[in-house]
Amino acid sequence: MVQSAQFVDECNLHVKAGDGGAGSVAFRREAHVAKGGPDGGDGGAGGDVWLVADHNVASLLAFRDQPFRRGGDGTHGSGKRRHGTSGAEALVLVPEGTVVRDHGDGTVLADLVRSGDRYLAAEAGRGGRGNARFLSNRRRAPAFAEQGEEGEERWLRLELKLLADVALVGFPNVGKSTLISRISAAKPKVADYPFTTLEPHLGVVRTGEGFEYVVADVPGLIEGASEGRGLGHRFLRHIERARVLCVLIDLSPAAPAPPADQLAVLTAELAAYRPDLLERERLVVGSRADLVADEDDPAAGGADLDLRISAVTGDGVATLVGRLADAVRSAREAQPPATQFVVHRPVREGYEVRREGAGWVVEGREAVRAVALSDLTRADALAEAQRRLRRLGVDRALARAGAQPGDPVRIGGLVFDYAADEDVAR
Ligand SMILES: Nc1nc2c(ncn2[C@@H]2O[C@H](COP(=O)(O)OP(=O)(O)OP(=O)(O)O)[C@@H](O)[C@H]2O)c(=O)[nH]1
Ligand SMILES: [Mg+2]
Repeated sequence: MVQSAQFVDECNLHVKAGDGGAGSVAFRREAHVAKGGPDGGDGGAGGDVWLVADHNVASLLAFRDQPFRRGGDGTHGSGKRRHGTSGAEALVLVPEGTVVRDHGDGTVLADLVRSGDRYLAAEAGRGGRGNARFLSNRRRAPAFAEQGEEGEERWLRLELKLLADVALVGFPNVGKSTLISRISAAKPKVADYPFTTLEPHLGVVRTGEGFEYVVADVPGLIEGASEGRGLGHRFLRHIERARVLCVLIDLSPAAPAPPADQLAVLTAELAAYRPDLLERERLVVGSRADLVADEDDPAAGGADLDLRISAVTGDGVATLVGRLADAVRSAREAQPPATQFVVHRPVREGYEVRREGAGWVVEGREAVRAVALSDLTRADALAEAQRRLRRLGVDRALARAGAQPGDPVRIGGLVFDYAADEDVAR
């Protein structure tokens, strides 16, 4: 697969949010008192990982060699009720038009369209509470604290789909790059051989009245592009978001196929990739018209052209800029600009009881949190964990699922034997 040095439009990204710091177990030191009150502070929360669209980022290049991004960890709490510090949030800048997918099943999780659009890619772990928080009338000297929660981590697949109003579509060498460099500030390489342009380029066109639109110069398409021939299929995705297609047909005698055939091939490739591309506003433009001796030259015939241009002499270019502006204007009215799309993650609260071998496992953030205490070998910590599980209704859920007294139950790092409700120590 061709990947140029500058432009990368697909990549994998691993995100890991920061872990929360642990709560502290500490006791005040007082003169003549062996153990003062509990004063262990809370752990700091970890830092989230956000993906943020930014117009200064042009491609996914930054992730090709370094696909890992992580939020900072929270630090542990300490004595004298000192809380840990929170981990730094990681803001990962991606180009506008980045589609975020689940790496495993390919589900689209977010489409970050405009600068500033953001997606919470990995949620940080919260900090554990220190033992100072567990002081109560019944419990004068709690000697346990909560552990920090682990930050979420996962693999994502990023895909860039450029945002342009107009896509230039045509065979290699028809003059796409010459045209975009004439009508905008974009300066892709121009040369007299096919596949000069190996990556898409965007250019902003401004008309006399100050109307602006974005044009994409997309690498040339050839027959079979939609099945992977040439470079075409890799770049067809950059045509997807264009509101208007400007199809360039080479009128020069040196063209690899007569105009009507070029048009037929291009139309078929677009349709094979995505049939609805043919429903877009489309302008069919004869290119390199200065190389045709006479407008009635049979070489130019056969294709139904909207207009002819020469990007070298400039003939017809101003007209084309105006026609494209009209088409963009009406397409923008018909089709409002794309907006951010983000799948709001299901709340990770709650829990689920599942059979595991001869026993049971309870999964879910709330249940795991309930038992994430620093030292479950201690009676007071274990009693606290049991109280929390009861409050969550885990005992009842296990009973409903059919758990029998004596069945092993695993929750996070804790394994215990299930006891029917009346047996549970209160
Ligand atoms: N005579 C003439 N030559 C042109 C015109 N437009 C482009 N050319 C020439 O045609 C050749 C190809 O032009 P490019 O702009 O590189 O074509 P392209 O469509 O971007 O080609 P790829 O990037 O390879 O797909 C260059 O030698 C240009 O100078 C034109 O209107 N008239
Ligand atoms: Mg080119």
